Amino acid sequence: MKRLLPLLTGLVLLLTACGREDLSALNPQGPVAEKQFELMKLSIGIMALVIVVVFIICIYVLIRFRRRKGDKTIPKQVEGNHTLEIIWTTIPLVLLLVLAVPTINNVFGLAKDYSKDKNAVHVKVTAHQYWWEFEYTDYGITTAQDLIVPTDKKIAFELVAADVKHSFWIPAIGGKMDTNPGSTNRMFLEFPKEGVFRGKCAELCGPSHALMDFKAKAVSPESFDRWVAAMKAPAQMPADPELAEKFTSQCLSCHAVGENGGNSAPNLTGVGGRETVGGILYNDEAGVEQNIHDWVIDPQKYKKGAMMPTAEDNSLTPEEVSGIAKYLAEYKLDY
Ligand code: HEC
Ligand SMILES: [Cu+2]
Repeated sequence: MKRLLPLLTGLVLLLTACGREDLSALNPQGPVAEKQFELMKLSIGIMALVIVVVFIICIYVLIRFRRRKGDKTIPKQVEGNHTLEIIWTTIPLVLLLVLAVPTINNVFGLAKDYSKDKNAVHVKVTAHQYWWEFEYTDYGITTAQDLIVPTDKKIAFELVAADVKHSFWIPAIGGKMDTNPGSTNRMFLEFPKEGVFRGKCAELCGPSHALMDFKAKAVSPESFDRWVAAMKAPAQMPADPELAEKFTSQCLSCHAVGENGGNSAPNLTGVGGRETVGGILYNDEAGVEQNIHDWVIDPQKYKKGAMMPTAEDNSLTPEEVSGIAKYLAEYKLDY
């Protein structure tokens, strides 16, 4: 154990340093996560207090009342002692009450249903192996991977899964909640600070479960309105008609841009402006065009089990791959 200790410490440091956006529930960035964090602190605090007090008493008793040399007397018996029994029943009871009141309060407070609230933004989240679909039912728009939210409103989520069970979690903002096939869970979150927050699937769902990331991007209310308008604008297609045809036949069978195309894959409207490609290839590193290019050639290389064919299966020439990557990379929305 002694030899393992430095290794374990190193591992903990390494693992906690992983990732870019904070994936920690211990650094809350919104009221929901704050309340959840308060509960964690309260319960861990109470547990720590109990451990410390019990150990102190235990060690004190062991030393103070140990059998001394030559002492053959039987210690004073305290069974049935009323004072003692009242003390050790009341203290845990009080501690449990201190824990129960805020817990129950928050459990019901955070379960409040805003699905009928006109002031909330309603988002239907559909979890797929291994990507996230976000449908804004108030506006009739659908996006994927980047959840865009305004800072001034509550977001009322409707959570479902398209295939197996997943779980929706944005550690810095709140959660988590399962997404189940065939039934709807509801939850609300608030994003008072502008910024990009990392989200994750929190339910083992297949070989690329660990890569099932998404981003929540909180923007000002004006910026959000501009984004909605840009999403509703007519879809951009590749300028070259041959490329447009290829894109339509090979990509829009699953994907959509604007209103055109299928819905079994991420909606690609404005995909060039997303934080990542596939939730995991960061666009500020290799550049969005390079990422899309690499992804389209072989999605499985980055996400095992991703339900998208390779460029070869799509019978795309290298020029077509480059052309489509350029078109998609330049497809950005102003907001
Ligand atoms: C059989 C359906 C299917 C076809 C055909 C298909 N894709 Fe995909 N595509 C998917 C799925 C499913 C994903 C999500 C994979 C994941 O992240 O697990 C995806 C993801 C993507 C992404 C990442 C989107 C994002 O927001 O991160 C891009 C870009 C993309 N596809 C481009 C293309 C292009 C270009 C074509 C045509 C050459 C194409 N796809 C053809 C199913 C398909
Ligand atoms: Cu999942």
